[in-house]
Amino acid sequence: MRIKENYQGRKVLVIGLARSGLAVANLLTIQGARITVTDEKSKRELINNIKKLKKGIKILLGRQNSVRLKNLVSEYDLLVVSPGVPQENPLVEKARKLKIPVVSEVEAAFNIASSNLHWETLSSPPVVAVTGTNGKTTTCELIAAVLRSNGRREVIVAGNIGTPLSGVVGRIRERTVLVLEISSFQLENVESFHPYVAVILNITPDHMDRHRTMGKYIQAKANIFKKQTEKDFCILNGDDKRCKIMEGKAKSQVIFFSSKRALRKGVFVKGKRIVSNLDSRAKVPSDRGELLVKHVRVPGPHNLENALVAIAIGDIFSISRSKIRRAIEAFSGIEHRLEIVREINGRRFINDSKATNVDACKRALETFPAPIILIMGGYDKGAPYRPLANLVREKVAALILLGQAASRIERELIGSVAIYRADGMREGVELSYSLSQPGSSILLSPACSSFDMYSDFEERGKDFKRWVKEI
Ligand code: UMA
Repeated sequence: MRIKENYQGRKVLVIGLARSGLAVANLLTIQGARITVTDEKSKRELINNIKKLKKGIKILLGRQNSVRLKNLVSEYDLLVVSPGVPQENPLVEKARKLKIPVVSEVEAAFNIASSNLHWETLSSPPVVAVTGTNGKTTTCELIAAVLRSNGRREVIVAGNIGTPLSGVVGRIRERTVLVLEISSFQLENVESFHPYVAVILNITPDHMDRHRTMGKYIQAKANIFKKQTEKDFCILNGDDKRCKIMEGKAKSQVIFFSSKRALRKGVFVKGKRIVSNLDSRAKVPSDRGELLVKHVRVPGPHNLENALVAIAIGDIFSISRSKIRRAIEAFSGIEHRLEIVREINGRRFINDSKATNVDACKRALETFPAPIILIMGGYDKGAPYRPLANLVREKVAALILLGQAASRIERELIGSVAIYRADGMREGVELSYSLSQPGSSILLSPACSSFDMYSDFEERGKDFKRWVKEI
């Protein structure tokens, strides 16, 4: 039995009025809660979202109101925080002192959603949740493609991918499967969050500006399986040491995947073949058609790993091999992730704007042959850039730096490659073309977030593509 939180009549303070805050404020209002939404930004900045809020929601905006609100926190029964709100937010700190519960948007939405979800054969809500430093979005889309190939259930993809869970709760029907991309921010302040299948793709340093230590970052990621039982599944990267040690912590049935070595039990690559060998309660269908590495069309070794995860989930959900294979073969990737934009005079332009950390940039460099003209930089998140030095030396012919992180990247990569500075994306793209030669790959893979110059990585990727098309 799942316990549904009763929100009727409860006074809830929602922090943040961007996508998550807007969606959860409206969802909780439908549940009968009395909502106040607060955001440090001004009315002018938030006007579009203010217009979409349901009637009766109180709005307190701007830094001044935030400070005033601190004295009023005691009046609330619950705080719901958007992913972008850190634990050090003064309202969150005050609530903790007063022992008022603080939950994430995902937690509140999951609590409401899980009481509506039923799936006769499963013990837990039909939810697949995917976390990891890199590859979450692509993997979620691949998993959704595999689950949809069965044609039996509606699949909704939500979460960090851009659509808050709160925004899709109203669309959930009895036979819906939810595929959730879940960030470490969304895994802070969770209690009841309980996916049937949890996935941790990889863990490398990221978001150090927010979590401060690797330990805290890993702890947040581990919350994905905190509520799982032995009836659930946890899929972990068998080639990632930080993932491997999670095995002992999960109560659920652990399935490892590996693109590098054969496993006694798990999903792995053996020569040209992909082997899925889950001796588990997963009802692997009798149609055991072959899956080959060449069936995975999205480029790069990391995308092979992502496909292994989707195959494991296909097996858990008893989908036939031929359907899994067709879904994997038909999947050609997503926008802003190793996206081939255009070829001009033998130069290939690649938009990898979603590479917002060092490891993602490293994966992009591993995917394409030399010579690469690399455009990097943006808002610095505190992780070191030096781990890129060897790959940059080996593959990059010229490095073009943009944004707030440019000086720090230059200090850490000096001596590895010829470094140039660009004042904005337009200059960066023009410079990259002038430095290239036929056969070059021109790669935007920033290794930084975008917030110094853009509202998000999507806007940055679109800007890159705009200037590429102007050449
Ligand atoms: N705010 C405050 N006080 C604070 C901090 C923030 O009032 O102390 C306000 C800001 O002024 C702003 C709002 O809170 O108006 C920001 O909320 P938000 O950053 O959570 O924005 P959302 O639009 O709700 O987006 C969030 C995720 N954002 C972050 O994690 C930073 C989106 O992930 C996600 O798609 C969306 O919820 C829906 O689930 C983006 C992201 O960058 C893509 N994620 C990181 C990543 O992928 O690396 C984790």
